[in-house]
Amino acid sequence: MTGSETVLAELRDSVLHLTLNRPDKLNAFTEEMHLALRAGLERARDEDTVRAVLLTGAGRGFCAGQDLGDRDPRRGGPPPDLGRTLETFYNPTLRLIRDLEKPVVCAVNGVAAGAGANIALACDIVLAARSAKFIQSFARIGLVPDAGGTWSLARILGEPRAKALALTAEPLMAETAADWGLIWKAVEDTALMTEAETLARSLAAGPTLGLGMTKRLIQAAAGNSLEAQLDLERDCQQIAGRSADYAEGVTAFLEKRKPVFRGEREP
Ligand code: T3D
Repeated sequence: MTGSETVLAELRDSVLHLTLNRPDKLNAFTEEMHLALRAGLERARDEDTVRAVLLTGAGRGFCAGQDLGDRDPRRGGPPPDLGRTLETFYNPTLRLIRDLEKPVVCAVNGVAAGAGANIALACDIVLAARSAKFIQSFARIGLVPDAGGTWSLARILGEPRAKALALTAEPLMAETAADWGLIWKAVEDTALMTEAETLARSLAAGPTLGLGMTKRLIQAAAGNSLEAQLDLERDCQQIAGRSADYAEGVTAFLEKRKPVFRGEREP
């Protein structure tokens, strides 16, 4: 457990299920919730029994971004230092998701707005309910997209679509997000959790070391030259080639049976 009810954490079949749990506020982020999510992600990083993460939201929304109740200007006082809150709360979460060398599946069960949308987009494989939508709602309140949004939108969609979404704050339906390559796929609302859980379970039963390095390689690609990427592939493959899971994978192939990967993180 994370010690906070704002994010439920449950380990099942080597999958750490993390559920944002403030459904009355569409799972908008408070400081407590940030710390709880971070604790869950750190657990995923530190515990070998965790071999994949499944992130979703409780209730009808995935996450509505920052809890604006905690930013109420009518209370008076100096304006908040949002640079500090990003550095203290959002950016560590983004880094944990991206740096975690285990697959992170995100099941977007409903609206994902502001930083909520961008945290979803930082995950490795994103499935969304057909009724879900992604909203870069920052422009509606005078902010800029954060939680890695300008980075992922520009990289995945290119400037024209990234700018249009960010400047207009128009909702993007799950199916269009999938058509545009922003997420893996849109699925029927009723099928979302079954499909996401099946996927996460199958990733958790995979060769964790190899999957983790695959994630690292693909994330490194955009910033690397082909030369640098070839070197990195060589180095990672050298490590993978020494792993017990590789030996098991090849043996299982030759014996015409399903491999049983142990998911050891060290070769
Ligand atoms: O501050 C920093 O540290 C910097 C970082 C910023 C990161 C950010 O994420 S900034 C962006 C913040 N988020 C938003 O601007 C989104 C605000 N929410 C909405 O625009 C809408 O709620 C949605 C489009 C997401 C969903 O609309 P709808 O009509 O389906 O639901 P609703 O009725 O608006 O919301 C349901 C309840 O959730 C409602 O509470 P109530 O009236 O029933 O008690 C609503 O106030 C609450 N809620 C939704 N979003 C937030 C929220 N409460 C607090 N903060 C929210 N972000």
